[in-house]
Amino acid sequence: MPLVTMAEILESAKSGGYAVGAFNINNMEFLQGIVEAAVEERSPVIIAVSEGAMKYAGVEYLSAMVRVAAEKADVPIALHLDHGKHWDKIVLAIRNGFTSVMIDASDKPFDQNVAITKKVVELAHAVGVTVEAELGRLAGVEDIVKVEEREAILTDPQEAKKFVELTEVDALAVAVGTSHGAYKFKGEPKLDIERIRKIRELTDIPLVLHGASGVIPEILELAEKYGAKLAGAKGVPDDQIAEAVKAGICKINIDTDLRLAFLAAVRRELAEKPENFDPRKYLGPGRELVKEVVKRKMRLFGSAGKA
Ligand code: PGH
Ligand code: CA
Ligand code: ZN
Repeated sequence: MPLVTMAEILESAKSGGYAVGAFNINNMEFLQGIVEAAVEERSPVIIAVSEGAMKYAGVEYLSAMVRVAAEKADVPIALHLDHGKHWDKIVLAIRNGFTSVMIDASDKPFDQNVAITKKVVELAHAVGVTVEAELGRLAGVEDIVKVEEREAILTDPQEAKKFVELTEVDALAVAVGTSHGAYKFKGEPKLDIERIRKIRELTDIPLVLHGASGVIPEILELAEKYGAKLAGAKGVPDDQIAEAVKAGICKINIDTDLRLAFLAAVRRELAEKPENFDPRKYLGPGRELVKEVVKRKMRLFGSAGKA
């Protein structure tokens, strides 16, 4: 089917009490792994392309591939710009058929974040494109020692309410203790679930959890067995993700877990078959393990069976 908007996918998620994964891609293998998982799990899915991915692969290549994947699949798929920071990249994404964009002005003061987000909402809504914005800065809850510091970094529920009213944004990324990458927590992994609940009550729009990878222990072990150096890697445990979904998270961003899965499978293939030089024989297993991880996420988020 043709690409759908992210708003459409997230409205169903919000009313159904589940979350939909937004999975980052930079190439064909990740895209195919993700879409195959969505079709097999009967799950809606969001394909996320960052400004860095656009730079690496070219926005035309990526958007064309995602369009083809959606046409061939019989589950709802949205194409989303992840962490858009530049006006020209947001326009470029929309011109290339993205059905959703994120404007990330979360590093700016509140008023500037509102002004920048509003401008993007005006443009995107004029052409039926969904907008996600971000309020707060990502950091591990247990790693922030001082209470004042913690309040300054994590999303304030009252501010979120004001932000949503002023910007009319469709989805809001919140800071509740997660962070990007493979090294999320120095101490114990901990999300501020109560904060999610409060923001949900006050805003009533789909909330987004960034930096949500689990750094899955079996995958980490496999990558390390074949030589990866990832000491200290730590992610968000599955039970805390499930709690976050119950509290009101409707979209969950996953990049690191797919990178680790791909890496582990490719390393294994290269190590076990040193005589092989056919790229299909090591990229294919990478795609397969990406697919397995995505399927696992879809069941955890509750989106499996919802398409
Ligand atoms: C993410 C991905 N992308 O926008 O938030 O986070 O690094 O935890 O996969 P991870
Ligand atoms: Ca940000
Ligand atoms: Zn993110």
